[in-house]
Amino acid sequence: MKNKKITIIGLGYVGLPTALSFCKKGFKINGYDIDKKLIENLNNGSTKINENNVKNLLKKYIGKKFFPKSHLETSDIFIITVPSNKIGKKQDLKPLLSVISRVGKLLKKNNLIIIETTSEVGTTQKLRKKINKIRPDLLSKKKERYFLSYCPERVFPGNSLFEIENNPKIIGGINYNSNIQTQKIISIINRNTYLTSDRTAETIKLVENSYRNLQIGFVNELSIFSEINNLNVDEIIRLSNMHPRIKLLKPGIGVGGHCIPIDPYFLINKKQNNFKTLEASINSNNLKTLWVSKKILKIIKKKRFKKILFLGLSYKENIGDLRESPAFKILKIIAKKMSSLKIYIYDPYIKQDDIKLGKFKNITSVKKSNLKNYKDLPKLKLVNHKIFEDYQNLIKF
Ligand code: SAJ
Repeated sequence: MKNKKITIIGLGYVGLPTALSFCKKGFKINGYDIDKKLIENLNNGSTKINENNVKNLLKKYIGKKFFPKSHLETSDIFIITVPSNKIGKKQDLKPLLSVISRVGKLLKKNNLIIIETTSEVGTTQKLRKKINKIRPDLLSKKKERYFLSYCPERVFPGNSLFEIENNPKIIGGINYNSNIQTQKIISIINRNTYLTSDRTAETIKLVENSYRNLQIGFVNELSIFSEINNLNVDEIIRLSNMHPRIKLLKPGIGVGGHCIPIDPYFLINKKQNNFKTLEASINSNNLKTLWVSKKILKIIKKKRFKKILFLGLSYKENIGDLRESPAFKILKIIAKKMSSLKIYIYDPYIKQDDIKLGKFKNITSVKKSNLKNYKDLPKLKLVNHKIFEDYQNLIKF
């Protein structure tokens, strides 16, 4: 099995730890990504993923067992972990289709393709048709001579290697043999596998993240209700969760990231007039971001602040990712409403050049090296990074 050539396509927060997980098991892994800078950084042993085990394993295996490349080669197994994109509220299939076209051209008999990208139900079948169209030679008696499956990722950013190797892994093959071949490969890094169909596996992924959107939407609404009715939402949640079958999540400032705000749209289908609960929770989460923005604006006006330092910009604590970040949305709302206010933002997890401030001239991103110049400013924490826990006299909102 170790002589099998495995290529991971898309070396982000899922693809890179997946590649390193195989390396830990003694496999030589090819990596491919369209981002040439990313390939260069990986070959220099550096990654944006802020997890020590990922950083250490990259340094250990780069050039020895892990070979990131900016060109795609033939392989026995292709594992596709490119991001799912959204145009408006629908899936942008282009990234997946372009990868499948490139893989299709290189495909050989008995090759295996495993897709992990979060997708609308039915996407794997569309990709199957695409492969069959460009490679009719890989069909015999209308049966595919290659294997194809959809296996959703369940990586919780910040703990990716452990989750890849331990979370139960759903395997959705287009047929029995695809399931068996995929199970052989996935079991190298995670033996906790469950077989089903590709469409069921696609649905499961969307259900998991949509359910999380629902849970967060409810507690965000509960936090607004509690405030209006002078109740302590943390006490309500703490005591409610003592019920053996209740597990309320934590209210926040809204929902960010590449998954939870986006995936529910892949389930909502206007024609089927379905999932009204999801539309409501998406609205509740967006409402919470506006609610928090209004509260902060009120405090700034009341205290007549001319300058303010915001702590945290990432979409959630202890990681550096700006995608759909509610903190960034709040910052822009405040900057727009109070153009004379001087706003400073400090988030050590986010690289300076990743913070695109565009027209917001009254926002300045602060580097760690000159943070001391802003220590006397009123401070407000938007993201609960652990490194902020010793900060004193923060503005409460
Ligand atoms: N949030 C809250 N309250 C909570 C939990 C989260 O306000 O109690 C907020 C966070 O601050 C963040 C947003 O929700 O802004 C999303 O955070 P998250 O931790 O729920 O989501 P992700 O995107 O980091 O990871 C999720 C995970 N899915 C589930 O937990 C069901 C992960 O397992 C998935 O692999 C990932 O989405 C994904 O890639 O789909």
